Amino acid sequence: MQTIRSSEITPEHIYLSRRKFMSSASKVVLGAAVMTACSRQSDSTDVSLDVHNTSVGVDELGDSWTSYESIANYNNFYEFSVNKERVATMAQDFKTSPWEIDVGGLVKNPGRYRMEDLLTKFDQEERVYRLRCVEGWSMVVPWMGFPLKRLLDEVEPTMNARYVRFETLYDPVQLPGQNDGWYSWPYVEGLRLDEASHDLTILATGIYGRTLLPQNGAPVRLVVPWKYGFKSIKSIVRIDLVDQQPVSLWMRAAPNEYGFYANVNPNVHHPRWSQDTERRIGEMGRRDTLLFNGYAEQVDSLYSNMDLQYNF
Ligand SMILES: Nc1nc2c(c(=O)[nH]1)N[C@H]1C(S)=C(S)[C@@H](COP(=O)(O)O)O[C@H]1N2
Ligand SMILES: [Mo]
Repeated sequence: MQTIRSSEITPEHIYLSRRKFMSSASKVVLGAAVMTACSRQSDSTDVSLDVHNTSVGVDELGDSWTSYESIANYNNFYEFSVNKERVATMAQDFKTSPWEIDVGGLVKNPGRYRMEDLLTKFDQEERVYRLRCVEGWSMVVPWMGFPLKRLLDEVEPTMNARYVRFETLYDPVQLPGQNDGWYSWPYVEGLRLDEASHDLTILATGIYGRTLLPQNGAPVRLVVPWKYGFKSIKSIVRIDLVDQQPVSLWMRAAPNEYGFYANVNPNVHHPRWSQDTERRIGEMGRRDTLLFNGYAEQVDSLYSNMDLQYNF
């Protein structure tokens, strides 16, 4: 039996910050689940297979984490392919290093952040979130990352900043889907500043304690768990604070089907299908879709005076 230290199978920056977050008492249960994944690997000579096929934890509702295998092989990333089963292969040579994000617009301290800066400046912590795609399937993903708020605090939005606009890399050579003239590239998404500053909103840099794979939006992507998956924009290179509501790629493509808010809501249906239920990847049958994807308690105050049917 070969002994593999967990420091050898986890990227060092994630390993180190996990050590840090595990010391905080509130996260002990989560940390224990991660350590289970690591210690299981040490029993096996084949490091990768073991963790890939094992679901090692549950979310706060008791739902099992989706397997690493499924998270890594069932993807929406139109820059590579519109076929979910082909994205992983198409993305395997995507160059994610070096990587920089420009943060600017209505801020006091605009800046260019190298990926290394983001990983060292901001503690990486594990966040287990449900991901609900507007198409009607869902997963439970153990992300690694940090609250977007941390970065916003660094750049200091000015008084007139009301929204945050995100942009994916534009590179039609590496991202062949960007030659498809049906969509307006690059992929753009946006949040209201208070949504972007909410503690649930993270920039994700890993999954299952490992560095993010290209197909999942490496090296850094947004995750907004109470909104449909398309809001969680991948492979980000620009973040701007702006005063006008940004127009996203999906709003441009089909404004009657995809609104700015895109909050998960079983009472507001897509014009072409119901949002009552969803298929959890790895499960049989369908389950009920929850208001705000099960995060209503945390986020409904953001929308207290809004007509969610109108602001869809
Ligand atoms: N740049 C970019 N980001 C994107 C997409 C995309 O096609 N391009 N697809 C979105 C959709 S529809 C979903 S459901 C999630 C899927 O994330 P996952 O493949 O990591 O599960 O990514 C979102 N982010
Ligand atoms: Mo999606």
